[in-house]
Amino acid sequence: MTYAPILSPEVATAKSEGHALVALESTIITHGMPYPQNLETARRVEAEVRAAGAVPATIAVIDGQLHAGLTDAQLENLAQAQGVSKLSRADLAACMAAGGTGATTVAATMIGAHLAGIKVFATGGIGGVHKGAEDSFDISADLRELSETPVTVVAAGAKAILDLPKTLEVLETYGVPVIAYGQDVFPAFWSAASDLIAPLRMDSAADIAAAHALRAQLGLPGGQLIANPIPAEAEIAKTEIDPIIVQAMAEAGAQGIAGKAVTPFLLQRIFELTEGRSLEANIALVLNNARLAAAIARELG
Ligand code: PSU
Ligand code: MN
Repeated sequence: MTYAPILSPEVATAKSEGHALVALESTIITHGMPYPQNLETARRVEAEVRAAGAVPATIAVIDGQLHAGLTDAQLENLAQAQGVSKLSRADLAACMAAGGTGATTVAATMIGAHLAGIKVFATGGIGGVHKGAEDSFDISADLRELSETPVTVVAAGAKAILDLPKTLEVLETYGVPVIAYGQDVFPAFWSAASDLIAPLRMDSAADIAAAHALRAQLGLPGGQLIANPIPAEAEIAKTEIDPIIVQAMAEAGAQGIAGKAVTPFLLQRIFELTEGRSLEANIALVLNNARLAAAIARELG
């Protein structure tokens, strides 16, 4: 029998009343931002989804159970907990079997959202093909998940810790629609623009929702990646962020950081090296993604 995630009271009510739902990931809380800004951001993102007329469902594993929707106390515990596992597709069942607690990446959040019947998910940035992947083979499981699990993921593109052209190539190979929202170019997380043209462009939540529904009707598995540019007032200049990314990547190399530790290490170092500047931008773009995801979820009905 298929596993049914534990729903928070708010999510259970929303589901029974047919309200729009937006899934949110938890790795951004445990491995993406420092405490207490991670908790504050998680609460603000949930509030933004509600203000936009949908109900937030943060996905996480707590004591061996997969949850869709956390109470404020559960959110607070997760934000402060030490040594929480980072769960992707490969780790999810093993963590649950051991009765563990873990935060879900984009890949595992898509799995949890789908099991809970949620079609739209908002986050900051997705994992992708890392720079130097031709040697390390480091390609996030997020990309394959997008090709398998029917959830539309709203992100602000991808960080320059990744090789963006290779990331787009892998997504194309997997048949994942990459849709820039409201512009032609693919956004690059801190910047609204990159020098890459996005494969697809859409200008309304209604079109994105229609494409999501049509993929299912056409029998195409998998979801969609919506690349929503960071609001102009929150952008960080490339000249400011690029040297910091280079430094963080050099440190990761020198310290022999590998596997699933790479992304959290780089995110942590970038936050430290920008002294909170990157965090402000990150919060602004996640809130912006939450608003668009809520609009898409409402269109999906
Ligand atoms: N990129 C970001 N912020 C994040 C992540 C990636 O800009 O918080 C997190 C997400 O949870 C994503 C995961 O799913 O890192 C990817 O990890 P990996 O590269 O190990 O697959
Ligand atoms: Mn990886």
